[in-house]
Amino acid sequence: MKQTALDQISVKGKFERKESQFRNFVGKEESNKFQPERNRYHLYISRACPWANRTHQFVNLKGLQDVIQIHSVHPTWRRTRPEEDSHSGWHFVGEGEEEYVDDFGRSHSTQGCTPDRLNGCKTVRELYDLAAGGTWDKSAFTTPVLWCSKEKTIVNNESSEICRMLNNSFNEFAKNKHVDLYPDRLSEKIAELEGWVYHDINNGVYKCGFASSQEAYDEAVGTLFGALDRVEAVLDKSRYLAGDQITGIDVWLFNTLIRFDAVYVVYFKTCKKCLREYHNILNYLKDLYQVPEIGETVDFWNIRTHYFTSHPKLNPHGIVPPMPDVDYNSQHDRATRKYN
Ligand SMILES: N[C@@H](CCC(=O)N[C@@H](CS)C(=O)NCC(=O)O)C(=O)O
Repeated sequence: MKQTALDQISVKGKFERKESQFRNFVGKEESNKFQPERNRYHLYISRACPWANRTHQFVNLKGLQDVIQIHSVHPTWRRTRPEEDSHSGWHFVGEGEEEYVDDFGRSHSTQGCTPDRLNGCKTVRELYDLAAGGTWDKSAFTTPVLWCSKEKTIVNNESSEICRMLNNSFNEFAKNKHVDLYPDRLSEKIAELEGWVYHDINNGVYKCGFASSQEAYDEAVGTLFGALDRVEAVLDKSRYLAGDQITGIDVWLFNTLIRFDAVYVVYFKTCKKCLREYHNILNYLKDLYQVPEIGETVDFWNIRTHYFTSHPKLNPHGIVPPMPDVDYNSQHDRATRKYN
């Protein structure tokens, strides 16, 4: 059966994310067939997807916009092969297409979406089949995808590894080669943070939203809010999570936090508190949002359209509630306050 993340549920109703399957690295070692090159690698993203959004921000922060081309799918999942199976997933829009009609006849704008200008695929599923040279049936058809145009295959579809590659492997072409989001001096700290930020928050919100038993939901929501309290405390001591500079772990956390009040509070029932009730987290979110390389990748229309219209099981009528009243461009105190 062709699965999406929504189908990865254990017998106890817990969401259990499957491992990404393409795990190669771009690098300069002689034996590596994926050598760094300008215009050879393409990034397939959804602007809605927090995992893909991280990789987009790494491209911007490193100044790789002229080195790696980005293709961006439509946020609303649609049946990929209605004549064959019930799988529903990411579609590209056609060139110049301004209207996208979903499987329920609802019409959506196509803002921020592109065709697949490299391979001409209509869906991300087609892209995986192309990489497999046949039919890809090992996992879900997820974004982000780092694609090699020379080998005509997927190099890697695991955002945490793509982020590291974007940080390290393209420095000879990067406008901002001095930007290091994984500095050696903070590596231990970042590794420690990654452990719980990933499991309890990045993936934690999905464990709440996709839980199919009360027990699994209760456990996930307790863990999530425990971890958010921990973040609030860390942010009392330093401007960013690992210290005095933005690192990869801030980028990871940001993409979950920026979707929290706008989507997860309602959609994933993470409603114990809104993030705008946390002083430090709210100010930290504004601080990161106001970094142009980060803020300009945040597309609330794409984000909100995706979640609220892509899973008929969770939201049968595709109703999109209003954007909460929070201005991430307003003043914050992170640059001026004291840290203890
Ligand atoms: N481990 C992956 C997860 C990526 C992921 O779950 N992407 C979601 C979108 S937010 C997706 O493409 N889902 C499609 C599906 O489940 O079929 C990563 O971090 O790169």
